[in-house]
Amino acid sequence: MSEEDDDIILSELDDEELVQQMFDDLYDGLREEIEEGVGILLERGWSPYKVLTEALVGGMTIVGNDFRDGILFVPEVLLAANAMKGGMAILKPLLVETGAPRVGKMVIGTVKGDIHDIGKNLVSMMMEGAGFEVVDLGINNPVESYLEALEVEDADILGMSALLTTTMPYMKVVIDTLIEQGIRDDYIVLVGGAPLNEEFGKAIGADAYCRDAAVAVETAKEHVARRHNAMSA
Ligand code: B1M
Repeated sequence: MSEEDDDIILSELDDEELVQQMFDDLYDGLREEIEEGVGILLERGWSPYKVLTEALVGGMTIVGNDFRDGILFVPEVLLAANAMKGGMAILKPLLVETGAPRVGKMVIGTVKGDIHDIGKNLVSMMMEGAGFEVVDLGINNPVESYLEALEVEDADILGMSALLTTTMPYMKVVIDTLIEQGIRDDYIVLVGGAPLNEEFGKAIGADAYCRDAAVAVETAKEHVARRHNAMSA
């Protein structure tokens, strides 16, 4: 950080400058500054969702591009992820409405071999905010973890996340196992993660690919409603 940066008072910046500064602070892994920035935007009347998508996810996209291009390396990206999590922790209780009627239950986890969890955590938060009960299995999940949780939790939805082209095929392993065990149709299977697309979702036999957390919520609602309608028909 330069001396000039030391002098910056976040609360004196206008919204646009503040968001730009938060992009820089996220890039530099400055958790406290990110937490402060999130607080300021909320005080200025930004919705939690807008702060999340425009300031945090926007900043992380820049980090991702420079990681891809070999400008940033794993330790720096870990610091950025830590700063992002600091901001997300403030937003979580605001996104998660307490006392919302439960519309369904989802088991979600990142697949085996993959430790990326920011996107999955966002999906969990948004789903909870929309009234779903969420059981988050964390990262690096083998098929057995998913199967056990689905049964124990009596879930409606299985959500899987993968951020690596090398781990996304594991989603098919999980779905094929559900088919082998004759329980595929007991669950709505939703998949997501940056390297996936709709075609991949179809090819592996998922019910839907979800581009982002908001789409995950909408898709889950649609599928749950369809199921209820089919059962009551
Ligand atoms: Co990793 N990493 N990483 N990384 N990392 C990527 C994914 C990569 C694209 C970077 C790059 O090269 N540009 C690249 C993958 C390349 C590829 O596979 N083709 C990569 C690599 C190569 C690696 C390592 C192999 C690096 C190394 O060790 N040499 C290594 C792998 C470790 C492993 O998993 N075994 C690695 C490690 C790491 C860190 C640990 C440093 C860190 C993770 C920290 C953490 O998650 N706790 C990290 C990070 C942060 C990234 C990037 C920069 C950012 C990911 C992120 O959090 N995005 C990422 C670059 C990128 O994606 N542009 C990259 C923000 C998040 C909000 O978006 O996760 O896409 P996303 O989630 C979205 C949607 O995709 C969707 O909704 C979310 C919210 O809107 N979604 C779902 C996600 N999951 C869903 C599940 C659903 C529905 C929707 O279920 C219903």
